Amino acid sequence: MVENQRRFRAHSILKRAFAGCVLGLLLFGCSGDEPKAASAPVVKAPKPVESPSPVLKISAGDNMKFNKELLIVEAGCEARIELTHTGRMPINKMAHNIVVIEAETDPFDVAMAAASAKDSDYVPQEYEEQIIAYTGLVGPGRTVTVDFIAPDVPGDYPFLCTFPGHFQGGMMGILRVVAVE
Ligand SMILES: [Cu+2]
Repeated sequence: MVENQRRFRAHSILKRAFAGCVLGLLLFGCSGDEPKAASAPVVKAPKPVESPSPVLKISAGDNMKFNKELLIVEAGCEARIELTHTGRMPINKMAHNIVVIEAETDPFDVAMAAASAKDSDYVPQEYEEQIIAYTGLVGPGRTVTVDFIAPDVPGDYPFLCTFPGHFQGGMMGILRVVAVE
């Protein structure tokens, strides 16, 4: 399948790409260069307000909203998402997570499947191939992180919170992958 081929290719060049990224970071310290326009955005996103960064900090509280709708990372680079729960409601009522999915995957479908995936912390196993990165559930006052390798294909990759009802309430955004200089 084309998808599998693409993923395989992505994996096969990860090592080389990652080495380039590390070198880039050492030389340029992930400087505040203007992010390049991503190719073929599939989901409308707000104007970039940040530069690409290997450490992506985002938070959400009891208002069931991410504080950022756009995260930017360089293609093929090692990256980390840090998700902080700034609210007070208990984790069984207001947990959050962040699930980054393939550009062509519909976040609505993932959210629907997640609703019946309580045993896997609302990360639907049937979408394993379409999920690029995900965190565990986070409760009030806590931070969860996930390390991952950014896709090597620039573009807009949706992310969402898959705790039941939260995507429907607007907990979603875009991970924008931009080409490395
Ligand atoms: Cu949430």
